[in-house]
Amino acid sequence: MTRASRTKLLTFASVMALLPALAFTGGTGPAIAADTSARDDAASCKALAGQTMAGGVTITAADYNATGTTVERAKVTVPFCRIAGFAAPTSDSHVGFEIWLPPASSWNGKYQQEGSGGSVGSIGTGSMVEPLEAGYATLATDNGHVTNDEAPDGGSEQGWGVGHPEKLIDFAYRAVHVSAVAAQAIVDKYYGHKAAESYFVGCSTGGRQALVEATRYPDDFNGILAGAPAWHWTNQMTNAIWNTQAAYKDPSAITEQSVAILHKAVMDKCDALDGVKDGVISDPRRCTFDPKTIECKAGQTAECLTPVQVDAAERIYSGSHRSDGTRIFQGYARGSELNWTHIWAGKFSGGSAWDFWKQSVSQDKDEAYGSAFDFDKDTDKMLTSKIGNETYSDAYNAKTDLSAFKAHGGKLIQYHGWADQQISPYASVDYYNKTVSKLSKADRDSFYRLYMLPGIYHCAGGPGVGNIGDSSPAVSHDPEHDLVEAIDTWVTKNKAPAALIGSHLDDNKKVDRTRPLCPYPQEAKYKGAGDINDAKSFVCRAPGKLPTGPM
Ligand SMILES: [Ca+2]
Repeated sequence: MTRASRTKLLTFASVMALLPALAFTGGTGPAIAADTSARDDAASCKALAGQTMAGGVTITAADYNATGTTVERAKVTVPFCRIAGFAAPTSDSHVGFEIWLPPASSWNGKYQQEGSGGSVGSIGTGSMVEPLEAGYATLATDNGHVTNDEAPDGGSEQGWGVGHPEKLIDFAYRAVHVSAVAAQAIVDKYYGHKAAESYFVGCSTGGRQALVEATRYPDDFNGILAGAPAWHWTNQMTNAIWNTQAAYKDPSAITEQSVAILHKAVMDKCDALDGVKDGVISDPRRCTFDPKTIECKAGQTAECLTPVQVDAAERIYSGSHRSDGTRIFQGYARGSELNWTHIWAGKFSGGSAWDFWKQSVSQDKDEAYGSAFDFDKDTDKMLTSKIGNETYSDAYNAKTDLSAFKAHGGKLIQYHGWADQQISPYASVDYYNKTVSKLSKADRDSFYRLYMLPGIYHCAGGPGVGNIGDSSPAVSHDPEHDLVEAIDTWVTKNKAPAALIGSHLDDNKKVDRTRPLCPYPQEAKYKGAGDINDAKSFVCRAPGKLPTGPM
């Protein structure tokens, strides 16, 4: 957009803000020549309070913060219009959201929506600060429900879904969509035109939301960043119950000590397979470590695993199966062990899985973590029970047909940590592989990239080079170092990303390692000389033949 046309539009917005009754009629505005200083962002912001619009959207508050402010614990250093509202796509829906709008003079003309985590029902305002400060209009939603903070199982609780199928549908796919539609309407009202580009950015559940948007509502976004996506939700929830079986039966099955012993044995056997002994397994499919090899022998009590601990490890590595051997969900990668205690052991283990099973699917308020689960009969119930006219699988899982998103001109970047303890990284490889059944490989490569991140845990953390934007702060905001910049550059300049440069930070937040992150299926290979902590010592190359592993 030229500066002149933008000035005209901004002026139009100011005029419209003074005429709220006309503000939602659309159309073209009067051509009034004026400079941007004529715009009163505060007045335009406050004029939005109380307004309603299509889709049952109501703006409940609109406050202009001229000098920045603190929201919950997040410090915001730039001025912005803070809007709270909700959408009610059904009579039992209440999709809460906040949208933050930079002043017209510092708006980059784009919109960025933030995904959320787990099954939590609260507005993640913390995730909105970075995009706002980068000049985006930005929104986060509570996904259509409010988590009961008093619940002992915390953000996993899904009592909100008992007797409320429409709220389940809102969480499954509708809340993100209606929020995106509301956001563009509000952006249009505030600035006088919609955002030229709209992006969705999220990890975990946010990654699921990203891929659901790409496949169910392919016109909502131009650019989508899907981190560690829980895209195969119903199967993943079933698998999470599978992973918790061992420790519910015997709490000694997964302990801090056992996973430390196991992880050390895995690294001893597999770290150097990629040519560099650096605490990172480049591709865990090459690692075939068998936990049975460290089972305690007669009389041995240290640096070994009990039979129960060996069984727990085998269970998690193998992934869930029905009794006839049919796979339900992928196993977890070797190298992910250290964090198992946080997700697969303890009183409320399994993340959202038990609450999804008991409350959302079985509609039972008297949840019982760790109760009996039949991996034939109950898996069928998890996957095929109906919610509205769809099965839970159809409602919650992302489809794998990206052709409509491609036709819309969308660009998709997906990433996943190879040491993810919470969502198997093989699920991302599976999604990537499945997309070619609907699109040729060449078509897919024209708009879709997957980056597998060696040594990175769920969304962030770990010994790998995970500081790459979104879940872990980028060390510099350019398309080679920042996933959000990469998607923006692909959308706005049609420049596809190649190798990215990831960074690892030490305890003082100083970069102590950089390395290329290669577009899948390539991997970073050490050249054989040079500093192993310097990206320049690595090249991206095809991995060659790999064992099939737990795929
Ligand atoms: Ca290594």
